Parts: sequence; structure tokens; C-alpha cells
Amino acid sequence: MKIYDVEGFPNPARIRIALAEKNAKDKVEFVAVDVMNGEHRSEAFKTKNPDAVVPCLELDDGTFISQCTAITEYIDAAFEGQNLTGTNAKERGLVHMMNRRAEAGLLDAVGDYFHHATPGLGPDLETYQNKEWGEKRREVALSTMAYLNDILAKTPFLAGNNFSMADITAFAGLGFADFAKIEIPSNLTNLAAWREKVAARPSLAS
Ligand SMILES: N[C@@H](CCC(=O)N[C@@H](CS)C(=O)NCC(=O)O)C(=O)O
Repeated sequence: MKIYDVEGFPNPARIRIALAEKNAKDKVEFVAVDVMNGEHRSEAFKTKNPDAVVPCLELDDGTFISQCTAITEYIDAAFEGQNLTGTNAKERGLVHMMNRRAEAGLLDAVGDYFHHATPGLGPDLETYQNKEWGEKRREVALSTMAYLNDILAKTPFLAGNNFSMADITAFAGLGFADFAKIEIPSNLTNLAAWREKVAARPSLAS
């Protein structure tokens, strides 16, 4: 199976972490996509992923799966190792809910700020920008950080007692916030402690 991505970008990082949690990174061929030169928007790439973003998974039978949440669902079911999406009905529901909150409220919000209120990927790729919307999304990212901080006062991980896909998504979101120069408020001490704990996992430390 293949993963089309760019190493170091926030959404591709989610999949690389998920694979590392499953000890499955060497079971996948990584195919580099030249995002900075717009390869992801080519017709050839859009036949693989009509969303025109990375990452994208290609199975050996030619099936393409995009969107990190969906790719992580596949990885979780396909490989042994740390469970990432919940082991029973309640856990699955909670993981999906918290993953969605971390994605929409943090990672995507930071991305919208980056693409709209900063030079983003540069003038060739940022063909439409709305600074006001970008600034609004920065506020959403900050309020989501505060929300996640409150959650982490009650549970060790975002969806309860176990590390999950929701933690991966939020961790990538904070990394993107650093890159986009959104300062993480220093009073969010639960979030900072959780981030340190997650960063020390072998899947991230490697
Ligand atoms: N919701 C998508 C987001 C994917 C995404 O936005 N990927 C970024 C890289 S981190 C991208 O390809 N950006 C290209 C662009 O903005 O043109 C997912 O979960 O996979």
C-alpha cells in the first residue's frame, strides 16, 4: 500500500504517527507529492484524491482512501498495535467526537488562519484569501485549546483513559499552531503536560 504525502506537513504527520503506533511504517511505501509546486491540484492527482490534498492512501487493489480520519480508521483495522479508534461502542463514539472537535476546532482552524491570514503556501497556491475569516479561525483555535485543556483536567487523554486518534489530531494541530505562530496560552497547563506526555511516545520520539 502507498501513502501519497509530504513529510513534515500537519495532516500527513497524523498518518505517520498512526502508522508508527501500529509499528507499520515499513509496511507502507511513501510517495512524495510536490505540494509546493501544485502537484496535488493536477488532474492526475485529483483522480486519486478529488479533495486535492495530502495525505491519500492507495491500497494494493487500487482503492484510494483520503481524509485522515478515514485513513486512520483503515490503518487501525488493518494492523495490530495501539488501538486508535476505540475498542467498544462507547469508546468509538467518544473518539470520533473528540477527534472531530480537535480537527474542526483546532487543526483545521489553524489551517484556515495559516492559509487566509498569513502568506500561507505563497501567492501561486493561495489564490483566494479572506484575512477576516482567517483571524476569526485563529480565535476558534484558541478557544478549542482552552476547551481541550479543560477536558484534560478530567481525563489523561482526550477521549478518556486511552491514547487515540483524537490525541494524534490535536497534537498535529498544536504543531501547526507553532508553525503558524499562534502562541499557545501559557495558562493551559493541562494541555502543555499532555503535549509533553504525547511527545514522549515512541511513535513521536522516533
Ligand atoms: N481534511 C483533510 C485535510 C488535508 C490537508 O489539508 N492537507 C494539507 C497538507 S497538511 C494540504 O494538502 N494542503 C494543500 C493545499 O492547501 O493546497 C484530511 O484530513 O486529510
